[in-house]
Amino acid sequence: MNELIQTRAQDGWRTIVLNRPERLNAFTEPMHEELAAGLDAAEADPDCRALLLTGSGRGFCAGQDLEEARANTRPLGYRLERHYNPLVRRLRRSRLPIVCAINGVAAGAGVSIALACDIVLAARSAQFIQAFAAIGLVPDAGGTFMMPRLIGEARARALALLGEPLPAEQAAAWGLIWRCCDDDRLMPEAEALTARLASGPTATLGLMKRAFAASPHGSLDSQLDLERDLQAEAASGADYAEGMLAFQEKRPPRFSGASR
Ligand code: T3D
Repeated sequence: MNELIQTRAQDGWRTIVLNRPERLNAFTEPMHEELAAGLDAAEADPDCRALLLTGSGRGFCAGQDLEEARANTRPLGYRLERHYNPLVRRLRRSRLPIVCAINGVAAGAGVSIALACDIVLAARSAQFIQAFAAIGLVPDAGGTFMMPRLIGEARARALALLGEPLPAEQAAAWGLIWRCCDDDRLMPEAEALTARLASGPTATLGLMKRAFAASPHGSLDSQLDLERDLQAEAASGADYAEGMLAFQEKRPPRFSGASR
């Protein structure tokens, strides 16, 4: 079977691979549905404590499949409402830490999906392209929210209006992504990072995601209140007790990832 999304289960974590390499992993509706099912399965698996998202072939994701878009009779906002927006929301709200390994070009909504993940690593040869202007569209799937917050409005505006490719090294230097590495080191490094996160205090990492998600909307006061509440929740979990004990005993912690 030619799967549009491939899922591999590792020890405590899963890799999800966008798999339409002949179209640079551009999204179609069936691919969105397979990805949603893969994410559902990972979220529901209590043994899964981290995710790694990447693409097959020479691209990460070229955004929306333009052939499907051209052939489609639905209003343009339909796929955003039905697929992209829920995908971005769920990546952001997932209980799991999500690493994104950008193995090649990311364009259009492919960039937004990557930026919705928690930690983005890119191969040195990869590029990020706000491809929208070239086809007469505006950035979507959260691009106009995430880009200015990560790299500042001046850079975000120029990238969107001009549609110029941003090389991975520059993306890392600007703070769009965590870092870039040599192409042949991308998957080993991304896998090691995901495995490391999978042995972390999973429920607490989920609480951290909640704090960061709230940050752009709140004031210092509201964020201080939220941190207080999340900290109380974290401290009621077994991983806090284990972390404190491990510190006392001068050994690495053995986190269960559970919330209680
Ligand atoms: O619902 C809605 O429609 C709204 C949602 C919008 C969300 C969006 O993401 S809009 C933006 C859509 N994406 C793009 O506009 C990017 C289009 N692609 C490109 O500009 C270039 O392909 C790249 C800059 C990404 C890479 O260039 P290059 O030279 O490395 O590769 P290529 O030769 O252009 O592409 C390789 C193949 O993939 C090629 O097919 P071929 O000629 O070998 O048969 C190309 O047509 C295909 N491909 C690339 N991107 C897409 C695509 N096919 C369909 N849709 C694509 N997005």
